Amino acid sequence: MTDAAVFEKLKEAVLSFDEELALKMAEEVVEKNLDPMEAVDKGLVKGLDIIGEKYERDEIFLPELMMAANIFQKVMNILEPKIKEKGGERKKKGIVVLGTVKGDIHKIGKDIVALLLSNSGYEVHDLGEDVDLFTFVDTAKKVNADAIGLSALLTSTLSGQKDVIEALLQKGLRNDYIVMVGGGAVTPDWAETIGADLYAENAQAAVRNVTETIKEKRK
Ligand code: B12
Repeated sequence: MTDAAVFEKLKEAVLSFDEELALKMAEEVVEKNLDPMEAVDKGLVKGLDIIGEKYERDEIFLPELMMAANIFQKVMNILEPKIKEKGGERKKKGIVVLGTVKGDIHKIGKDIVALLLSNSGYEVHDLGEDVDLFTFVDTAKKVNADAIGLSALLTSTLSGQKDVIEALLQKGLRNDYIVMVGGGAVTPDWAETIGADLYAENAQAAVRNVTETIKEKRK
């Protein structure tokens, strides 16, 4: 089977809720030493995107959404060690506090951002999901963070990102941290409107952008 066929099958497995096939393909990625992040982006995420569209069109419902998400996470358990292996030992690049904002329990994307950040040398404090603004601000202060990352997948929870930025402004701490925003509901326009320092549409861009911004800030 070609690499592309393995990724395609991973996508299909998510789409058809076929856990057995998904796990088999994950093992194939490991055995053939394929790029695990390519498997995530070209296989799993593609499948979940289509699942999301089907859900929006009422073609599938919440239990199916949950089933697809579970399969995603089980495959990640297999791929994660491989992704970490590729990271290797790195010099510490900075400290990032990361979480999904209040009211939002989506974690898959945020977890991938956390994984790639720590792989590339960041100390990551992952606060989890449904995180209130005080926890973001207090933790950033406590760990002396360089950046705060806010994930939001729902239109209704986007305001949670704005709340954190406003709290930082009120406390006179806004310039102490780089605020980065992302997640399915976030657009570059929204990021600009709320005065975030950076937006990234995927985990790879998140790592790239925060690294550049920290470098600029330390000049
Ligand atoms: C899986 C999923 C779920 C799972 C989540 C499981 C889990 N543990 O995470 C479950 C089933 C629990 C779920 C629940 C709900 N969901 Co949902 N879900 C999805 C789905 C299909 C995939 C999300 C996902 O994981 N994508 C894969 C990851 C890798 O992508 P990502 O999150 O975008 O992350 C990448 C980038 O955005 C970026 N990134 C992410 N975070 C950050 C942070 C920073 C700082 C940066 C820089 C970058 C960054 O990097 C990531 C990796 O590349 C989406 C559809 C979609 N295509 O997004 C709907 C979707 C997000 N869900 C939706 C809805 C409506 C819901 C529910 C309200 C449904 C309900 N009626 O209960 C609930 C909400 C519960 C809550 N309070 O949060 C809607 C949201 C619509 C909207 N705009 O408001 C969507 C878009 C589906 C749809 N098309 O209607 N969901």
